[in-house]
Amino acid sequence: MTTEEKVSKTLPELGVTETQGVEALFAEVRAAMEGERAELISRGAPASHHERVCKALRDRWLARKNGLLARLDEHWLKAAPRELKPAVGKCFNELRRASAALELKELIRTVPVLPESPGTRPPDAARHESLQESLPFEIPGDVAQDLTLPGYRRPLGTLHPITRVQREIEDIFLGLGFWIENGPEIESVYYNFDALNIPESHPSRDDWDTLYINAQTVLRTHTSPVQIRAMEKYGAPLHIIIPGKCYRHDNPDSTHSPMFHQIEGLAIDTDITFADLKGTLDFFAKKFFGEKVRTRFQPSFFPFTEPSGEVAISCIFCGGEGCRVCKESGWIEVMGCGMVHPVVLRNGGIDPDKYSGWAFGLGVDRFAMLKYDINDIQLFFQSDVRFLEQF
Ligand code: FA5
Repeated sequence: MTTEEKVSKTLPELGVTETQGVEALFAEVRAAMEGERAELISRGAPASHHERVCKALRDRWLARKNGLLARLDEHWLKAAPRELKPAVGKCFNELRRASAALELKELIRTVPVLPESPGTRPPDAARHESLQESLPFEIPGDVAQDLTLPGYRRPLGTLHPITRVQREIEDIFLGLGFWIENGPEIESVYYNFDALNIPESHPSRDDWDTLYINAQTVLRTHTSPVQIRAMEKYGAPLHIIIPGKCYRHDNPDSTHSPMFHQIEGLAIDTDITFADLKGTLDFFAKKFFGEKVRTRFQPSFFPFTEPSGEVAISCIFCGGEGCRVCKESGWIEVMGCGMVHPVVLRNGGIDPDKYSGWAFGLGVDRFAMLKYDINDIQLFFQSDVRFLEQF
């Protein structure tokens, strides 16, 4: 006989005629009550159902109208034969005291809250069923089974414009047979400077330009150190691009950020010439900015390339006529490049008499600014949804 069935009958109906029987019966009910509470505490309840589950157990036992104790009061105590009344009254009081542990506040405090599994939010019929199966008492199904309630929507984000542009550039080079290589953002002075033929006296090594972690470790100032790491790892031939974050002691303004993104390109093979570099970068610029774009290569200097160049594209806003963005010049400088210096090849374990190579480095954030006509780099890093949701 279930507890419900027992509390619906009177003591004579249950065949209880003496004190001992009364005590045994109350002990049984108390064990059931404490067992249900202990069971719930051992299982816990998911956050979204927690209060409802606790309330269900509380109501089952303590509800004024139809709770088990109310029914017990009605059928056992009030209807008890005269001679059993004192014993039933005593047992009932003890049971009442013990039932304080089932008060809602107490249950909410003691029943562990289980985390929700991601993506599943009640109310939902299946979930209610599985929750119900795991409980020793019934939870009211009205709310849980209301399938007409709207579901919970999690708004989907979009790719950050920097990620978008980075992937677009990666795709172009992947199509040319390059692969993607990565390297650490916390880098040794050796890879960031020494191995790249950057002399001790070079201003970029200065505290004003470089963020040092200690004398031998920096936050990498460019993606070029991965050139050496890749040469050491794979040897030649090598055709890679290296996207990633870089850090410089630059004050934030509309075109500078202390953290920004670069993509490095590196091609090493036999008989690689400056013409390969020009052809590849011109093809890339046309793919990225549009077929009408022209490229211009001007001499420049980087310690790790010889000769070195600065690449400019014809202004994508005025078509080269001259405007505010290109400062009336018709050209916009977009990246540095050059033939890999023989010292750098040697530092990477590659024989410069056998192999030659070219490299370039571009700022992804600046490419994104050009692509989307954004005049302040800071907008990328302020997490302003009004800005980001436009992409
Ligand atoms: C370099 O960093 C070289 N390593 C590039 C290179 C690689 C040249 C291989 C030759 C061969 P530079 O310091 O010019 O070069 O930086 C490259 C690009 O990074 C710049 O054109 C710019 O777009 C971007 N950049 C540099 N500093 C910042 C900054 N503080 N905020 C945003 N973008 C920056």
